[in-house]
Amino acid sequence: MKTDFNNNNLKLAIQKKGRLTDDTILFLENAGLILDTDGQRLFAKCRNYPLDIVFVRDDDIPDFVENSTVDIGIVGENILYEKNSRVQKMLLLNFGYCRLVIAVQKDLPISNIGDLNKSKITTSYPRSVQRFFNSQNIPVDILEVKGSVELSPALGISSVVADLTSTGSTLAICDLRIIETIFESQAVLISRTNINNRRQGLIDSLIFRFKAFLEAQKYKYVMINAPEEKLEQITKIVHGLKSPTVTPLAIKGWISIQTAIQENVFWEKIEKIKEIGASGIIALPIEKLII
Ligand code: PRT
Ligand code: ZN
Repeated sequence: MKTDFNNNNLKLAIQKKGRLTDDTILFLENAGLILDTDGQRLFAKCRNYPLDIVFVRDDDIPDFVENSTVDIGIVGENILYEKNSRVQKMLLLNFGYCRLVIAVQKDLPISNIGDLNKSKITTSYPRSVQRFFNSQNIPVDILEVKGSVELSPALGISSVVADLTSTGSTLAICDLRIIETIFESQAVLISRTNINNRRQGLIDSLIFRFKAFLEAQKYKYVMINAPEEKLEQITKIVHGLKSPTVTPLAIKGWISIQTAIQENVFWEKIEKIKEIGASGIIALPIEKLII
């Protein structure tokens, strides 16, 4: 593969090696992009879109976007909050979920942040933590460490930490108890602010494709067999995007109803229509959905 970039192509920075890397690549592929990457994962080219990808440390992504080294980036919102980056947040991507929390040693008599007056707090997110405590008018002493924040209490550095968590298991293993959430975060597509019309057009088309995949994730495509006289009752429950498609079955008096059901109410709706008399229900994932 040729290594030189095409200057006319859009440039996207993503994390090289870390928690967001696999999910980011999967997201891009699910959105329909075909990527050719080099063995060392330094860069990738897109076969079916004028897009070049560079793999970098996640902390560098907002800076590269801000100083126009690249046009767009995919990064955790947590990094943007910490750096106070001057980039445009274009689209939340529904992966990389985590939150920045304040946790204390399990047995300490601390129940809320009001009890942290003048406490020492260890964190890798000093600016976010300082901003939070300023907003609460609580003075604290923040100590920045680059990693393994959760070990600070065991090492006798501080009994309070502010760290990212997703499952919460690392904090629990370290006998730490969460008392407050500072912010919630997920992966986000960011863009530089000063951009010409042609590149903006390319970003807009890319976002259109990303949204089609993100929307599709929210729904299941469902085919339902039902007695014809139950159509109205069933349609009230599974009305689909506009209205369901209805076709006759080979058995007289029976129909097939094809519709989309939102994932978060799927089982609730299926139970209801089954009670009414629906049967032979088939649910399929939707690949792309343009509303
Ligand atoms: O090398 P580079 O600088 O690129 O990577 P990094 O080491 O700075 O970041 P990395 O790969 O750890 O995380 C990248 C991004 O993933 C973060 O900026 C967040 O946006 C997101 N993310 C999602 C997380 C987590 N979940 C997460 N759980 N980042 C870190 N964690 C840590 C957490 O701090 C804890 O120490 O994972 C540990 C386990 O968490 P639990 O709660 O699941 O046990
Ligand atoms: Zn990092």
